[in-house]
Amino acid sequence: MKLLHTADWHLGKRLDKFSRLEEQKDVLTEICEIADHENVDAVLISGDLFDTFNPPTEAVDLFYKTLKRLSKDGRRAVIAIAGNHDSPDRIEAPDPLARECGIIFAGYPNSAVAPFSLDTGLAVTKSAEGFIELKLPAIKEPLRLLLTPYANEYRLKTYLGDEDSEEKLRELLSAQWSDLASQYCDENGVNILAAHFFMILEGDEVFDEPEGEKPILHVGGAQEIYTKNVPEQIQYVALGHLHENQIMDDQPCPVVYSGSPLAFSFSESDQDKFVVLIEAEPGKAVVHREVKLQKGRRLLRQRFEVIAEAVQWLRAHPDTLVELTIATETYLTSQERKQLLDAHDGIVAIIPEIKNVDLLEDGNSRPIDLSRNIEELFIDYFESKHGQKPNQRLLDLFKEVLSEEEE
Ligand SMILES: [Mn+2]
Repeated sequence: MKLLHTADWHLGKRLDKFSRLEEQKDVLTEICEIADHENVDAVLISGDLFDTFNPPTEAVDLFYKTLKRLSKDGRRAVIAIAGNHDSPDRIEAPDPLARECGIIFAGYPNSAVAPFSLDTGLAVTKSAEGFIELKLPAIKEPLRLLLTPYANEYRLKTYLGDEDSEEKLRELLSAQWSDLASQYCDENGVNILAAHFFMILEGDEVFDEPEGEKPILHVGGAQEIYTKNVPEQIQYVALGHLHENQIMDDQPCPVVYSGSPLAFSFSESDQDKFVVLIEAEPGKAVVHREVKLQKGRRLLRQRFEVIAEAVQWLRAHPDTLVELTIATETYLTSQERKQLLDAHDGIVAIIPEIKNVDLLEDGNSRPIDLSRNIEELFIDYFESKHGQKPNQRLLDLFKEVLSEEEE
């Protein structure tokens, strides 16, 4: 049995003023072509399907068209779970219609999919909260899937009651998985866990999540889950959430982030992007390999001290999106800025790094320290623009906008 694992499509996501929709179209077409070329039996999409709870129409359109194409009119199973960026209810809403095409949605960790069977031979033969067993048209053995869409304490509150510690969340997921695995997963079928959260080998360093993920993940205190919590019956863990393709552990089985199909923030600068192909048989270790994606613009971060060198480099790197840092004695002239912008159509930001602060007449101007929090940066920006600090009402409004962005 051959499976394709992808995640973190973030459809509708923009990078500053740049729409990424055309790139998303291109790369999803590429993923459909890989699925066809490799003749995969099922596709797993491990969450963050959309970038926001209310994605733009074009993003929704692209999502359903892609799933329809992947499903080959019910001859290939497509399973999509919600990530922290997705509205669980919105993801599950088209379920009855989607089932007709062999597309299965799970919004919550305790979602149950209604059993069905299609003329193509595709069927959901068993179902429980967080679990389905599938009969695939061309395959004799069943595919068992533990499905764990994004689980924070808020989305799990029906289970957790008042005890909402991180440890409790781990225990709960671990217990749910081991119950399901011992009930449904034996060596007569292929057993896979698809999930969206931060999973690490216990004791491993907690490294940075992609920009735009961290504040959301920790709303409600949801924390990392450990690979040791994966039941031994499971043969592969198909994860979503981290945007860089990586293997978190090889015990009890490969625990893999496929990564996003496009680089979405400059923290993913110069990353290659992949989907993962898995060949699985009952009772055996799976074989998995990464397939590099070609479509989409690379994100590049570059620093220059000389404008002419920056211009030359920009001309040599077309079809990319760029964050430039320019070291300069005092400030960038509008002519220098124009020179840079004329040389490239994908400049997302130009960050001046001012070397000689003393030469500046305006006392407010100093190098911008981007490691400070967004509120302090906003206050500074406002002050430099208007010569006074923003009042409390404006600050509250700013915070409100920020928190809306987060959930
Ligand atoms: Mn995520």
